[in-house]
Amino acid sequence: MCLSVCYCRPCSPAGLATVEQKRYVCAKRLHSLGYNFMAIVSLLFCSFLVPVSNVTVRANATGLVELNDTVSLTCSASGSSLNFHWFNGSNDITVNERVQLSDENRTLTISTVLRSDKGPLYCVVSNGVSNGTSPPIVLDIRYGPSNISLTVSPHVAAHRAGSDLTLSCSSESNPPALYHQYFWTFNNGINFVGMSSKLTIHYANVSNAGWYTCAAQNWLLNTTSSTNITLNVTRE
Ligand SMILES: *[C@@H]1O[C@H](CO)[C@@H](O)[C@H](O)[C@H]1NC(C)=O
Ligand SMILES: *[C@@H]1O[C@H](CO)[C@@H](O)[C@H](O)[C@H]1NC(C)=O
Ligand SMILES: *[C@@H]1O[C@H](CO)[C@@H](O)[C@H](O)[C@H]1NC(C)=O
Ligand SMILES: *[C@@H]1O[C@H](CO)[C@@H](O)[C@H](O)[C@H]1NC(C)=O
Ligand SMILES: *[C@@H]1O[C@H](CO)[C@@H](O)[C@H](O)[C@H]1NC(C)=O
Ligand SMILES: *[C@@H]1O[C@H](CO)[C@@H](O)[C@H](O)[C@H]1NC(C)=O
Ligand SMILES: *[C@@H]1O[C@H](CO)[C@@H](O)[C@H](O)[C@H]1NC(C)=O
Ligand SMILES: *[C@@H]1O[C@H](CO)[C@@H](O)[C@H](O)[C@H]1NC(C)=O
Ligand SMILES: CC(=O)N[C@H]1CO[C@H](CO)[C@@H](O)[C@@H]1O
Repeated sequence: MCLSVCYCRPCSPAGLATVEQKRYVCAKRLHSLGYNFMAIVSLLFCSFLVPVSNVTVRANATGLVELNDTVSLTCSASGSSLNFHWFNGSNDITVNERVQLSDENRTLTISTVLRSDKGPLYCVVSNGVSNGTSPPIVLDIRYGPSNISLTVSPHVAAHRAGSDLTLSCSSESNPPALYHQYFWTFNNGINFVGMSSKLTIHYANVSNAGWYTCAAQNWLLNTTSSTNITLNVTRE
C-alpha cells in the first residue's frame, strides 16, 4: 500500500504547469506487535493552470452621489488559481477606512464615494502562467454645486456710473451643463435677474449698486449653493 518506487519526469507542457508537493502519511497498525508502522510519502504533482481570460469588472450601483453612496466593484475572470489585483489609474489601490478589498481581493468596496474616486479603476488577474487586465471602469459620481465663486470685472472696488461691468459666477458640479444652472438676485432676493452664469450691466448707474447673490443649482441632485458680492457704483 505504501509506495516504494519513485519516478519523476518534468511537467509537460512546462509553460502551463507548476509543481505541487503533497505529503501523505501511510500508517498500518500491526496488532500482533502492538505498535503502528508509519511512513511519510511525498508525491509531486504537475498542476496544470488554465490561462486567465475574460477579465471583467462590474459595479453594483450607478448614479452615485458624492459622500452619500457606497459602491462595490467585482472582478471576474476565467482560469485557475487566480490572484486579483486592483488599480486606480496607474497606481495600486490603497486600502483604507473607505476603500476595502474582500472575497480574496475579488471585490473592491468604496464607501462614501468622493469625486476623486472616479478612476479609471480596473483589475489585473494573474496566475503562475498568464495574466489579464479588465477594461477600465469610470464611476459617474454626482456632486455639487461646490466651490462657488462670484467675481466682477473689471476688478475694481467701485465702478464709475456709465461704465460696463460683468458679474461672473462659477461652481463645480456633475452633471454639468443642462443640470447645472445659476440664479441671480439683487438686494436680498427682491429682484430676480437672470439664469446665466454671467450678468452684464451696461451703462451702470447708482441704482445698480447693492447686493448681488448668485445661486447655483444641480437639478439632478436638487442641491444648491450660493454666494454674494456688494457692487459699488459711484457718480461720475
Ligand atoms: C490582497 O491584496 C493585498 C494588497 O494588494 C495583498 O497584500 C494580499 O495578499 C491579497 N490577498 C489575497 C488573498 O490575494
Ligand atoms: C484614486 O486616486 C485618487 C488620487 O489620484 C484618490 O483621491 C482616490 O481616493 C483614489 N480612489 C480609490 C478608490 O482608491
Ligand atoms: C503579464 O503578462 C505579460 C506577458 O503576457 C508580461 O509581460 C507581464 O509582465 C505580466 N504582468 C504581470 C503583472 O504579471
Ligand atoms: C464695495 O464697497 C464695500 C465697502 O467699501 C467693500 O467691502 C466691497 O468689497 C466693495 N465691492 C467690491 C466688489 O469691490
Ligand atoms: C439706472 O439703470 C437702470 C437699468 O439698468 C434703469 O432702469 C434706471 O432708470 C437707471 N437710473 C438712472 C437714474 O439712470
Ligand atoms: C445625502 O445624504 C443626506 C443625509 O442622509 C441627505 O439629506 C441628502 O438628501 C442626500 N443627498 C442626495 C443628493 O441624495
Ligand atoms: C428639491 O428641494 C426642494 C426644497 O429644497 C423641495 O421642495 C423639492 O420637492 C425637491 N425636489 C425634488 C425633485 O426632490
Ligand atoms: C453674503 O455672503 C456672506 C458669506 O460669504 C454671508 O455671510 C452673508 O450672509 C451673505 N449675505 C447675503 C445678503 O446673502
Ligand atoms: C479647486 C478647489 O478648490 N477644489 C475644491 C472643491 O471642493 C471640493 C470639496 O468641497 C474640494 O475637495 C476641492 O479641493
